[in-house]
Amino acid sequence: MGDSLSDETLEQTLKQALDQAVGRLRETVDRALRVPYYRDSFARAGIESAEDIRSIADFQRVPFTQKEDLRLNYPFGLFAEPLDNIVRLQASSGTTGKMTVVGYTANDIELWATAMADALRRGGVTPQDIVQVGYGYGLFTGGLGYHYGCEKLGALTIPLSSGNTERHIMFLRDMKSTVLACTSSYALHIADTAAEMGLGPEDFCLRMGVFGAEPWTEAMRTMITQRLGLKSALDMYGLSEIIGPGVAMECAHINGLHMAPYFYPEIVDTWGRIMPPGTQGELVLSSMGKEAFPSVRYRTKDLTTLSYGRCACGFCGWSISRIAGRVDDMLIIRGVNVFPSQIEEAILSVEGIEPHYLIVVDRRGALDYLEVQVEVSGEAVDGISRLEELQQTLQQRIFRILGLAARVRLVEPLSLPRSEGKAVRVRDMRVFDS
Ligand code: DLL
Repeated sequence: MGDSLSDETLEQTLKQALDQAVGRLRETVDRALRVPYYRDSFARAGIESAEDIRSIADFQRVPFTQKEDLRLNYPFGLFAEPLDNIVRLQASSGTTGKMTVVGYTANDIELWATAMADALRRGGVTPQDIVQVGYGYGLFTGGLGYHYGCEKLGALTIPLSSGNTERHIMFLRDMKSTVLACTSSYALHIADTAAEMGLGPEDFCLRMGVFGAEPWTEAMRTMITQRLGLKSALDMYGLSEIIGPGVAMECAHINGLHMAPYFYPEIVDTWGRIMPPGTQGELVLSSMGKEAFPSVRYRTKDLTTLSYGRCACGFCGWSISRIAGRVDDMLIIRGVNVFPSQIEEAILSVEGIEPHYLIVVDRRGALDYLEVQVEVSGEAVDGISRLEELQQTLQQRIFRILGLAARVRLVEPLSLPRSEGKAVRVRDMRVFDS
C-alpha cells in the first residue's frame, strides 16, 4: 500500500494497532468461551480463560475454526447469545454440503451496517447516490448487507434483488441509478442484455459499480467499466461466516481492499503456519466486537496477501489484495495447480472472445483433460479462418499462463448459462477415490 508515513511511525502505529487488537481479541475469546464447543477445543489447546490471551502470540495458539465446525454445530450450536437476543438469521447456501447458519444481535446488525456504510463511503458512494442492489435478498447476506449499509449512509436504496434483468435495465434507465451493486458476472450480463435491447451507457446515469461475492480479474474490471460506462468499479469482499459483505473493500484509490476495524486478519499456509506480510496464503479472520456469532480464527479458504499501512484515502490499517481464488477452487490438472482466474485472464486477453466461459475437467484413461468452452463475440462468428485463429490464440495464451494444453471449444454467443448471482465456472467430472 502507498504509505505517506515514515517506516518508524508506521511501525509504531502497527504496534499500537496490535496492542489494541489483543484487548479486543481477548473479548472475542471470552465471548466464545460461553459456547461449549469452543470451550472444549480451547481447553485442548491449553486456553482455559480469556486471561490467557495477553499477546498476539497467545492468540495464535487459539485453534482455527473451519466451515466443518459450523456444520457440526448446525444450526445454533456456536451462538454465544440466547436466541431471545438474536434478531436475524442468515445462511450460506449449501452447495458443497450442509447449510451454515449465522445469527446477529441488534448490535451486530448495527455494526454490520456501519462497516458497510464506511466502506461504501470510502469508495465514493454519497447520500446523493441512488444505489441499485442486484444481490439476492434473503438468506444470502448480499442483498440485506448492502441494503442496511446504503440506508445508513443515506443513499437512496433500491432493493431490486437478483434476477429479472430487464427490470434492472428499466430501473437503471428510469430511476437514473448512479451505483450498481451485484456480482461482476451479473453486471456483465446486465450490460450485455442492455446492448441487446439497444441500450448503452449513454442511456444510463451509472457512475460506479461495487462488485464482489466472487473472484474477478482486473481485465474483467476494465471490461465492465467500459460496457456500463462507469467511472469506477470497486471490489467488495465478505463472507457470511464473518458477517457478510463489508469485511473489506477497495477505496477510490484502488489500493488493496481496506479491512473494517471489526476484523483481525492473518495469513496462513496449508498447515496453518503464519505467513509474513506480502506472502500469498489463506486468509484467517477473527471478529472484534461481534456478539451473537463470534468468529475465532476462521479459515476462509480465500487466497490473498496482507499488508498494513496508510492509504491516500485516509485509511490506516490492514488491507488485503484481490482474492486470487479459493483453496478449494484450485484444480489440479495433470499435477498443475490451476485457478479459474488464470483462465479468465487468458480469455480476456483475446479480442473477439467474450468472458462467458465454462471450464470442463474430465479424465480420459489415466489422463486429466481440460476443455475451456468460451463464447465468441457476434462479430467474430463470421469466417471459419477467423474462428480457427481465435481458438489457436486462446490455446496458446492458456498454455503460456498454465504450461498446460487445453482444448478450446468456441461456442455461439449467448449459449452458455448466465448467472444472476455467483457464476459457476467449473464442471469437474473426474471421480476421485475418497
Ligand atoms: O458472498 C458475501 C458478499 C456479498 C460479499 C456481496 C461481497 C458482496 P458468502 O455467500 O458466504 O458471502 O460467500 C463468501 O465468496 O469466502 C469468497 O470465496 C467469495 N467472495 C466474496 N467476496 C469476494 C470478492 C458473500 N470480492 C465467499 N472476491 C468468500 C472474490 C469473493 N471472492
